[in-house]
Amino acid sequence: MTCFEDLEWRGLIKDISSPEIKDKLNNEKLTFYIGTDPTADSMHIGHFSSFLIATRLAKYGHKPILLVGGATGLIGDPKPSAERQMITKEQVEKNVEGLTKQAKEIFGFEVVNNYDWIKNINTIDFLRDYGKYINVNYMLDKDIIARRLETGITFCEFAYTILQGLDFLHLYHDKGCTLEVAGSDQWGNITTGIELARKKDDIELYGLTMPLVLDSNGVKFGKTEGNALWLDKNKTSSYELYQYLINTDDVCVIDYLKKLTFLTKEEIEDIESKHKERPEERLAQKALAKEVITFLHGEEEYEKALKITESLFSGDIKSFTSKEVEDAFKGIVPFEITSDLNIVDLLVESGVCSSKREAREFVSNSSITLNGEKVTDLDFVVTKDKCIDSKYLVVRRGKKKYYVGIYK
Ligand code: 629
Repeated sequence: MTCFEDLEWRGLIKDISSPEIKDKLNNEKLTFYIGTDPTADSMHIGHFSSFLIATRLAKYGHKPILLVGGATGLIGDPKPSAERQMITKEQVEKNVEGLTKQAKEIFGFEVVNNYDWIKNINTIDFLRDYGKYINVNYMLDKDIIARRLETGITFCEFAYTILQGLDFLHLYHDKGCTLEVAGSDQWGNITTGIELARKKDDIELYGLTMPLVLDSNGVKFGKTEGNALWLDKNKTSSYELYQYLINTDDVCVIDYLKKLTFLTKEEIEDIESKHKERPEERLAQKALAKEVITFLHGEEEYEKALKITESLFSGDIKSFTSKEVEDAFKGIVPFEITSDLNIVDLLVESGVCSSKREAREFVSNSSITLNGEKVTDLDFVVTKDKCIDSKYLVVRRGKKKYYVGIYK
């Protein structure tokens, strides 16, 4: 399969600025870039779905440059809905630092910061060298800007597209970059760069966009109840990521395998046919979780996420560390244990049971496990040294109901 056929097969092509791109991707070695703005100190999984194109094209011999928008982040790419809240310069600087480190760690390619060249352009030069080449009518025609005319758009955000355009031209002159790649929402900004290069320097630059990855409800990939899934494993643990991916809808999972993994066409088709035969085994979801987490966090983290998942499923959490307890039960507010307590008293005080009578019944029925061990002795006493790392007590009532105690 050629590079372009591969991208097409994976559904990674939305718009291309010229049909020549096909030949260029197949027969030349291009330097290309993809950018992100420092709106947070970590990328989320939505960014990953776009940025993966860097690794994908690199496998075909093209050279990626990752751009962090230290300058553009101070301005704010207009959203279709409303003006953005400005972020402080200090915050942007911190975010740039986080993103640069992360991009290097995960993808391992060169990372540049557009603050390095934009900070030196003064107002007069900006207007003469760039503003002069971009017609306002042309800008007003751009989808995102047009959509903002009703609600209003400040000059600050209106000018954003020129900054992204001049980045492209800068990277052409500085690094021979001829292609900008992004999610489809960036089409307007990419074409500003192409227009600027044509008009100012009579150069042909190229753009390629990918469809935004959506779930079965048309919601952007990685957004669950408004929460982003971060690539920083301290913000979103491998286990949380595993849970998200393993719950992928059957309708989207093959599409995700194509877009988010490097499994080959043959491998994916094989998974697809097995998955269709026995969807309940969730083979496709398991493959997706394995590939994505291994790429992002490494094999060890993937094994950890798998272990937590399997242990919770079987109820065997004896070997959990305190970190694994924290990952596994992040959503549960722990109850506090302030002194050694008899099991029946503990079950009542923690709210696991509503009365001593109920507590005794659960214990006698073998329905209570503490840190993965069944407790049937009504005189059992919970002490600090029985807690995981002298800290956590995981109580399971019945088959599935979990509570977490923290020994203070
Ligand atoms: C200067 C800034 C450039 C080139 C790009 C940029 C950032 C760009 C942007 N991108 C989105 C972001 O930062 O706002 N103006 O969140 C985001 N992008 C990845 C995909 C995207 C896009 O980083 O393109 O479509 C989402 O996945 O929204 O010279």
